[in-house]
Amino acid sequence: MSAPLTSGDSDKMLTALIQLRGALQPVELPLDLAAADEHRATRQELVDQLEDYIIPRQMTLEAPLLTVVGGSTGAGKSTLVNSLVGHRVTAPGVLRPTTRSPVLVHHPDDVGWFGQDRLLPDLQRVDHATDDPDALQLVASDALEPGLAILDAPDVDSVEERNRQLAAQLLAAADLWLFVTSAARYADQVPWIFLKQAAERSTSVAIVLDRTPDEASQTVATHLARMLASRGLKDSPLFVVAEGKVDDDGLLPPDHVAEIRAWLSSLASDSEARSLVVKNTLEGASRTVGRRSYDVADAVEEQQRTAEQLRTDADAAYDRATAAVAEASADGTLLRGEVLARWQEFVGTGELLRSLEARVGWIRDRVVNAVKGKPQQAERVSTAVESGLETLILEHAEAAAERAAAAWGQSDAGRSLLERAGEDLGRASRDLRRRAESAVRDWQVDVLDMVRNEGADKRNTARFLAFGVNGLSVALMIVVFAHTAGVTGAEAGIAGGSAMVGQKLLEAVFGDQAVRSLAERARQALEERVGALLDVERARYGSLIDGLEIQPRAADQVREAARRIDDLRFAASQLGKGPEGTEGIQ
Ligand SMILES: Nc1nc2c(ncn2[C@@H]2O[C@H](COP(=O)(O)OP(=O)(O)OP(=O)(O)O)[C@@H](O)[C@H]2O)c(=O)[nH]1
Ligand SMILES: [Mg+2]
Repeated sequence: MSAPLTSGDSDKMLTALIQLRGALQPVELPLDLAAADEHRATRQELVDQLEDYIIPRQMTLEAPLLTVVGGSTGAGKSTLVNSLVGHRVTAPGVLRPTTRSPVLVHHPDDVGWFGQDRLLPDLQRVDHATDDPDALQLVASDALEPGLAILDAPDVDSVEERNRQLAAQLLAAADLWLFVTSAARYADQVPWIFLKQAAERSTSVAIVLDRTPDEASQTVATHLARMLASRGLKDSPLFVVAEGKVDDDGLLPPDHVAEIRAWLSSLASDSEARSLVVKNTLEGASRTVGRRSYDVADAVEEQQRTAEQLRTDADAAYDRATAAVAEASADGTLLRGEVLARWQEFVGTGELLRSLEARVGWIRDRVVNAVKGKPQQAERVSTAVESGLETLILEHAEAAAERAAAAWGQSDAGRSLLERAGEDLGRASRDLRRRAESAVRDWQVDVLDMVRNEGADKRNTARFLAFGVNGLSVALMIVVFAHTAGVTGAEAGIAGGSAMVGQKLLEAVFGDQAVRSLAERARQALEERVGALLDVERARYGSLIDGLEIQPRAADQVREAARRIDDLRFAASQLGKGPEGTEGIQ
């Protein structure tokens, strides 16, 4: 058993508990992973338990002992509370379930301890009987000693979900459970789920075997005691209340509850015994909350990992598309069909291409002659380039969307994110064609500007004038499209040959060096424009992940706070034993 916490330790513990609440509070588990529902519920339970019980209790260790009377419907909880108090403070009833709103009975002097700011903050305090499950009726009664309060709770196994939920919340806020079962119902499953939890958390529990017929008393009590022992509750007091006739007020004869009454009174008057009960429950609750917080931290991390994986999957699809467009717009792929035909119309074919091996000066002259005065042809090349590039971009954007959606579609988390998107992410955006059009046009303007700037001091030369800015620009585009295709040598082929013509044409005006740099810049400008375009497509996936608002530090913060609680508990347990002590920290 650990030593009582000093007030300094207790402040540290309080700080750690508040930190844990602060770390758990904002945790969201937005992705639909397999156990996400369960982990979300755990997080909520932990926050509730910290707020409803652990933090307020740690703040006011001297507050009265709160005994919560819980158990199955009709077990006789309300009747027991009334009988213990000696008058009717809470309504018993024949209709199941009867109690829907909790009733807390306390000594008049203790009223200050049970304000909404101290305990169960989300239950509205009222001073009259009500069925409102969001209310807590406070009843002051001289019949109870100061230092001990009794709360009549709804049934734990209710047909009403709100009742079950409220019962669980109230029991989680108790210093002591007075768990009522009956001779007829004590083997039921639900109460044992609660009792198992109490055993795991070291919550202080007393059991009341209610409505026990005299003849069954011995056997049932023995059996129940054995069940309790085998479920880790052998130290819990067991009270047997004989089946008796209730009076007109619904009270049992006083002698039926005398034993429980005496036990509670002795607790109320013995502050040491009382604080031991509180300490047991509080420590058990802190330990359990700390331990279960690690599960929440793990769940947060799993969410982070999954989110990153989804992001990586989408990125991979779009990286591939971006690379594919860059490759296809430099390896000669575009120098086919319409683009090639229009280009050949512009610079001529046949003889010119066949003569590529001939003297450079001669080729230049031939090219000059070929393109002289053909501005419309240059325009047509430009239009063909536009639609060729657009088709290329759209094709790869569609493929990327399809791949990314297929990757996400493989997991529940990814699938449900896709459903949240509000559009079919497996297709390219609807406005992509329009955006691609304008991006390609913008690139063509980039190229025009480059040519114009590069030719600033050559604008009046015969060659510059002959090709015109437009002619030189389309030539530059053609050179870009053949960038990695290999434009020299006999293996060049038609596309390579065509690009070769463009290259020569540009060289005739700007010189080799300048052409190389122009081509590189034009290629880069195209990659940037395409990259930006596909980034908008990719962002449809990325923004879904961003929208989850998974906090990267959340898991660590929860773990740090939980570890701090462990450390403080461990330090307290070390204080309570000799130097060679081997006692655990339970
Ligand atoms: N004869 C007899 N009747 C009892 C005893 N305890 C409870 N009752 C009756 O059993 C019914 C249910 O009792 P309650 O005290 O309302 O039971 P409860 O556990 O509070 O039920 P819920 O509020 O629905 O969870 C009432 O009609 C009581 O009068 C008892 O020991 N003897
Ligand atoms: Mg009741």
